[in-house]
Amino acid sequence: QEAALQGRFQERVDAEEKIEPRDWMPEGYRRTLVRQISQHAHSEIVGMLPEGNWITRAPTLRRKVALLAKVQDEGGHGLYLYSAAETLGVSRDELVGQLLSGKAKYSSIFNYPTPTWADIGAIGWLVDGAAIMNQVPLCRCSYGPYARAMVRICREESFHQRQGYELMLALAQGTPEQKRMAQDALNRWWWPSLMMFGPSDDQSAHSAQNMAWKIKRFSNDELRQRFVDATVPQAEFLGLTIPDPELRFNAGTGHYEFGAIDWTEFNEILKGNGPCNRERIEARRKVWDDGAWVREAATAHAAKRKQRALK
Ligand code: FAQ
Repeated sequence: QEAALQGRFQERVDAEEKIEPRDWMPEGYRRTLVRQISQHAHSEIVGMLPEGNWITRAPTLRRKVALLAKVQDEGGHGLYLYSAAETLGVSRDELVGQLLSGKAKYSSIFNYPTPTWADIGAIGWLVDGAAIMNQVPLCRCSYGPYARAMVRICREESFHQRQGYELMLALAQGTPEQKRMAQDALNRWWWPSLMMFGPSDDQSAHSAQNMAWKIKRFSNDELRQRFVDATVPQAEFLGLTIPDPELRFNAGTGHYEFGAIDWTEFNEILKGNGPCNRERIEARRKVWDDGAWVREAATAHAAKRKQRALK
């Protein structure tokens, strides 16, 4: 009977029907989605920290307002995504517990520091740029609640990307010192942005199954290539140099070829040994502990309202 259910499920996926929370689904599909959606949510929440670092030091009021709005959007994305994960029968407390204990991952990119204002431009341009490349196809993911959450998230990410690019443009057209700062940020964020797409296809444990289930629509390497192809001309327009001596356009394929990624650095970050891993988790643990009274008060308030409604 299990085999028949599996077969019917795959037929629905192949026919591009959306799978909804109450529908039958293989346990592996549910587990994969909980893993991916929760890791995505954790990335948004931890991803607020590197940029949050600059809210109080933004150079103008206009820049501060834009950055504040962007970081707030990221918090919102985290919340939609936790809600999407909760539809799969897992509680938010459990998910947060997995983040704080180190059991659940979050994107490698948020373990790098943001020492200069140009990092805010580089994050918007490159990190949000990479995020959009990876996430637009997720709007067509087979799981309905995740696919629907991604539509709004992608629209907001696209605004974030423009905000970052415009910031980089201002620096690149500014004083020689500002231009140097922009180049330095590009030098530090380029390779980590390429790593965001995950291990190369031959090393990607989940890709084949995730593609069959139509959670993923394109492989890690395909999306990475699209990102490079879209971003190199943007760097040229800024007058900045991508820190890769092997980068060249192949007129035959119509794609940019690029140098080898340092997977040792990526793997070390995944093991918790990146420049900011400890600091990020400590920050999240502190806000979770400091916020305990808010959760308790909200729960008590909800219980009171429920009682009142019953009377
Ligand atoms: N960092 O077999 P695969 C954002 C893990 S954007 C850490 O290829 P899969 C917006 C992977 O989880 C960032 N870990 O796995 C923003 C797996 O480990 P596991 C978040 C990584 O799932 C912008 C193992 O390696 N975006 O937040 C990374 O098929 C600016 C094997 O990998 C998403 O999460 C990595 N970079 O493909 C916010 C998008 N790459 O779980 C603030 C949704 C791989 O077995 C500021 N996720 N791993 O222990 C996905 O599309 C997929 O999960 C991939 C990985 C593509 C990330």
